Amino acid sequence: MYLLLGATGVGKTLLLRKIKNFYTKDESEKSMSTIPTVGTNIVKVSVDKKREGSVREVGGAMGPIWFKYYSECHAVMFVIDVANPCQVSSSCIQLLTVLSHKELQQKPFIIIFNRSDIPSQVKPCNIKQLMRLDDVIQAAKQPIKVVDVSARQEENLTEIMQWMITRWEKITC
Ligand SMILES: Nc1nc2c(ncn2[C@@H]2O[C@H](COP(=O)(O)OP(=O)(O)OP(=O)(O)O)[C@@H](O)[C@H]2O)c(=O)[nH]1
Ligand SMILES: [Mg+2]
Repeated sequence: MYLLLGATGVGKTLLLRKIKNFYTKDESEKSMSTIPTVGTNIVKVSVDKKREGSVREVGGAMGPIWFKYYSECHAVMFVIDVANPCQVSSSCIQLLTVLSHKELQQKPFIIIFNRSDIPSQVKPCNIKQLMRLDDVIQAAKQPIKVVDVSARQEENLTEIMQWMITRWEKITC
């Protein structure tokens, strides 16, 4: 089970939909708009053409009880909105809190900077500097991969799929 976390509106549901349809290229769901996730949302995803894994999105509004889902996950996908500089510090605190939780200290992470298609006055590299991302990664106990994507434009989703495949071997879904 992969756990998909991140603040409200960072694009988790859209990203999950795009990942689910990565190989099928099912256009019907892609154009549908999203609504804020109340509770959790579990989706079966083909990590490649032969293997499936489950992804559980937990809504950003559920932040105070994300921890309830930590024990049953094997890897964490943490999404940050790179086009929303005002949310960066709260996302960073959330990320540090999640990374330091004892149930997650041995579990691999991918940090996904989403909405990279939206022009922002603060460049993605400056967002990462603001978060002191290099220091965060160095201090973390987990292996962490970082990717910049656009769920809307379907940019760079291959990197997420590759990370999911490499983690799948160790995951019992
Ligand atoms: N431009 C752009 N918009 C995006 C992208 N990803 C998501 N969105 C939009 O951002 C809004 C929020 O996306 P959601 O996927 O519902 O966000 P969420 O993280 O699931 O939010 P919660 O379920 O409330 O925690 C929607 O209008 C999406 O269409 C992206 O890469 N680029
Ligand atoms: Mg959602």
